[in-house]
Amino acid sequence: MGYLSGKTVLVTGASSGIGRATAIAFAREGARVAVCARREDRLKDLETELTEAGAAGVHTFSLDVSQRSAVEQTLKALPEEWRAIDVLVNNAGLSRGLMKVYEDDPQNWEEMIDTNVKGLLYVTRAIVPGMVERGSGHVVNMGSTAGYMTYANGAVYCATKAAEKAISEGLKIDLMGTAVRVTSIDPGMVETEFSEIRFRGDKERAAKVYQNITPLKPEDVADAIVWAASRPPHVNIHTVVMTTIDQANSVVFHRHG
Ligand code: 8X3
Repeated sequence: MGYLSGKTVLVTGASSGIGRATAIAFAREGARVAVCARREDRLKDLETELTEAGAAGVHTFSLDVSQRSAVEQTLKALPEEWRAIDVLVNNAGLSRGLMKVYEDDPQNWEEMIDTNVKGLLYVTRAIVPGMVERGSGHVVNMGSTAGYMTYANGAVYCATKAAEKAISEGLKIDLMGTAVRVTSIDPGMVETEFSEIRFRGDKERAAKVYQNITPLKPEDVADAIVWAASRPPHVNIHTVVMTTIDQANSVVFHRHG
């Protein structure tokens, strides 16, 4: 039996992309997997997939992490057997627009900051005290290469990922003296619905982002998350920065052909 077998994992933003792949990867390790997302209908298929993949238990629920009182109430009201979370994957996040900051719609900033920064904080605030009390736990936050280097027209998205980096570092410091681990997983370009959501459904524009590039797949990132979470309890992986072979940093890509 592996390290993650029977452990209880909570993945936010699990209805697609990295979150979904991560939930499946933990299920394959025999973990008990709780998944939430705004789109609960999309979690129903996932529930079956997780069971088939080998999850020791599955719990799905709807949650918009940007809504503070919903986060507090929903996580407090989790069924008794799902309250002791061993691994929290703060994956929920999004990008909106690619525009000059002085021309952008503030609604875009609010959505990104409310989900990527405040949402991560709300869920962390609700789950980590239990980890501290139980003397074990692991918080895995979804960062990005965007948190290391700002790219054109992405000031606010990059700012949210720089905030994630600072929050992960700060949380690790705050948890010193406890056995709770903190990891930031920081991928570059990953082929998910990320760009389609950024461009509000413009599939053609989204496809261009990945044109002639072999991007990372959600499963590649899920692999790294499961690897970090399955180290022996005294090992804290702080960050994993990962890109496709075709990406050097936020702005340098190799496009084939
Ligand atoms: C996603 C990476 O470079 O597409 O966080 O913004 S990037």
